[in-house]
Amino acid sequence: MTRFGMAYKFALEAITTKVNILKEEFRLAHEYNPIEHVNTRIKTVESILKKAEKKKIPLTLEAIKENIRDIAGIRIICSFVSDIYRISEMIQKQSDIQVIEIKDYIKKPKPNGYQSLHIVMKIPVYMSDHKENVFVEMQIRTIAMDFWASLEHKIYYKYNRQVPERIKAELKEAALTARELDQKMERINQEVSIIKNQESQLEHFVYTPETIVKLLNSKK
Ligand code: 0O2
Repeated sequence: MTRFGMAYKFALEAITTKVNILKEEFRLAHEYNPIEHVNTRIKTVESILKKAEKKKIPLTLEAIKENIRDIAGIRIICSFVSDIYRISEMIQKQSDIQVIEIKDYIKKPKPNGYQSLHIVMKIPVYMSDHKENVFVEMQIRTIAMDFWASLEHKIYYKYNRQVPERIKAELKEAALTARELDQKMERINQEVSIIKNQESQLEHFVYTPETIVKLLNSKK
């Protein structure tokens, strides 16, 4: 049992190191940080047993290990939707990570409005006498998606999973608002990047009399 839990703890430490390297390298190379924050969690025994029961998985360590793939979870919160896909690509390119499944609830949100990109992967953990490939579920989402998901999660448990239809409809509407906010923020960010690029190009620009005349003409 201790070994069972240890493998997930080490797998989360390994993937957290990978994400922190990406974050740091990105900040140094591009003067930009696509990751707002990172959380990890290991599912509680109670929650594992509940899921096993729901999915009719035999209560053996082997069956649980093989069939419950989100015992170790890492959640990455990004500023923009484009950052989510950027991080996802960078993770998928790492040769020791074996991508098992990608669930894109951003391109295709869940019927209740839930959005996030889920990557189920296996990562190697080296123990003293053997190597184990451990399942980790990575969820990548924006701040707006995360805000919605945490509120929805609280409401779901407050109503003991029997959420009234009116509140379900309002939550769905809120998910659409979050989506629109993400799209607007993405557009603003793109515009700012274009302006920043133009400014840095202008800093290195030498004005000749011909270019000044051209610029003046273009403003007419
Ligand atoms: P917790 O508390 O985060 O551990 P599968 O694992 O593929 O057999 P499942 O569980 O439907 O089937 O997988 P999926 O769709 O990848 O979702 C797994 C996790 O995503 C959930 O874990 C949540 O963290 C999150 N999630 C999925 N759908 C919703 C949703 O509608 N609302 C919110 N708030 N979160 C969602 P757990 O185990 O449910 O919970």
